Amino acid sequence: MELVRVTERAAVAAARLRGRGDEKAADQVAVDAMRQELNRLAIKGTVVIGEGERDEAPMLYIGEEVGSGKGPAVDIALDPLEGTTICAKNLPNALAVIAIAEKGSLLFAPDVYMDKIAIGPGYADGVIDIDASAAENIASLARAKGVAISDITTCILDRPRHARLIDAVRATGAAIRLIGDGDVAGVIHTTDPEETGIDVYLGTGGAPEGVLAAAALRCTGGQMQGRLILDTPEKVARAAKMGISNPKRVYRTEDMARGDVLFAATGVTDGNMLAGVKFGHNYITTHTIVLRSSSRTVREIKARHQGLDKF
Ligand code: VTB
Repeated sequence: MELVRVTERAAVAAARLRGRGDEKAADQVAVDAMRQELNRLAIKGTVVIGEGERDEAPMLYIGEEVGSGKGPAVDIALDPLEGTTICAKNLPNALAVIAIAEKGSLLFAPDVYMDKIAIGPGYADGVIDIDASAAENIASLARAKGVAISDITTCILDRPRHARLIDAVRATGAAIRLIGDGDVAGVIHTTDPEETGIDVYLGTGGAPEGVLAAAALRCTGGQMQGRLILDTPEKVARAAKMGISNPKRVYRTEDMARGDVLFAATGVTDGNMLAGVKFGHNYITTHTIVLRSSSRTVREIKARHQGLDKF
């Protein structure tokens, strides 16, 4: 429940600025709210995926110590507002997200791009392979699911860098849901294709978002593979400083999020899995998923908040 409060608070703060066209302001209020709530937790937390590098002086920077300092030492990956542009435009699937794991369990990833592929639970190992072509992966998934390729829906970030990938997927006959932002949600959506309509996530997005998505998949089941895109000597050096010696390494779900992982996400805007925050007369409703890897429990918490002073 403590974790739920953290993402609920951030989501409500961001939701107040939904559809205002101001990404920065929405992000800032979400960060402030999340930080305040995090510091109430009885943990000795270190932010490993956060709002940026320390020298840029953001709140919740990588390396920042959070929590009361009394309690277990944990790693924290967070994104108080995943999909700032989505929130500013009031489009689907903006989330407030956090993952917590034992110290040393979450990949310390630099803020570069990551090539990603992900599918939901219930498939044998090896159904997807980041080194195979999109066509091969889609064909293999369709076979494993027992459906035609044309029944498969992929999710890809709508970016010029994905033009070739999009052409390749279209050539297979599979469908694409093109999303403007929010690939943490995109990856998580593969875990419940009946609800979300998405079978496989493909393409490059932020590495920090990759680690957050991997933390969720560790809890729900499913497979993810990611490879950092370290295409300049400067990025290779930055990654090396963070302990990454093989720049071409493929990270599987459990390489990005090990040990006992807790994950929570609250909807900011309405989405395929989570409803957005609703502001009623004297109450606020929120919708959160809370996941735990050790028990594989998936909890959904719909909350009606009546003591509004906490927000
Ligand atoms: C994705 C997406 C994020 O960044 O990781 C994307 O999940 C990747 O970066 O919501 P580009 O925008 O440069 O393609 C976001 O869109 C924003 O953090």
